[in-house]
Amino acid sequence: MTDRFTVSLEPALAAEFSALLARKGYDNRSEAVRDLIREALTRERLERAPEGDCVGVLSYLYDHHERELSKRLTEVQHARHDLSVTTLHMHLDHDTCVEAALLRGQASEVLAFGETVMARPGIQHGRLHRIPLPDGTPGRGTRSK
Ligand code: NI
Repeated sequence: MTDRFTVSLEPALAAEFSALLARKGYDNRSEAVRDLIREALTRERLERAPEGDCVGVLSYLYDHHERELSKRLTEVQHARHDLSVTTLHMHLDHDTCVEAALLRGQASEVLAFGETVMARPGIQHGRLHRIPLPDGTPGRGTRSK
């Protein structure tokens, strides 16, 4: 069952919205509006319930010649092995590594971990994307620590 509603927009806002959808490759407005609503709900939920469970994708780039950085990163990750599901490592070129860490746990802890990694000197383009898990989704405590 789908809930339908009508949205009224001023012409200028409607034109801007249409241009945005075209740039982003949306075929229809409904899908774009659904994505905007999901994004707003996700943001609000992470703010309102930071103790809830989430999955997180932490990505960053670094120079593996940077003194001690690889070792320190490994230590930081082992210290929170309970949050870590897996880490993907790509040797981008002779100097640069790209890593993507898949995390799962309490949203506030995933955020704190991501910030610790991204704040390390030498870590570049760090970004953390968190997706809150619906209530009842197996989360913490279902994986061995
Ligand atoms: Ni590498």
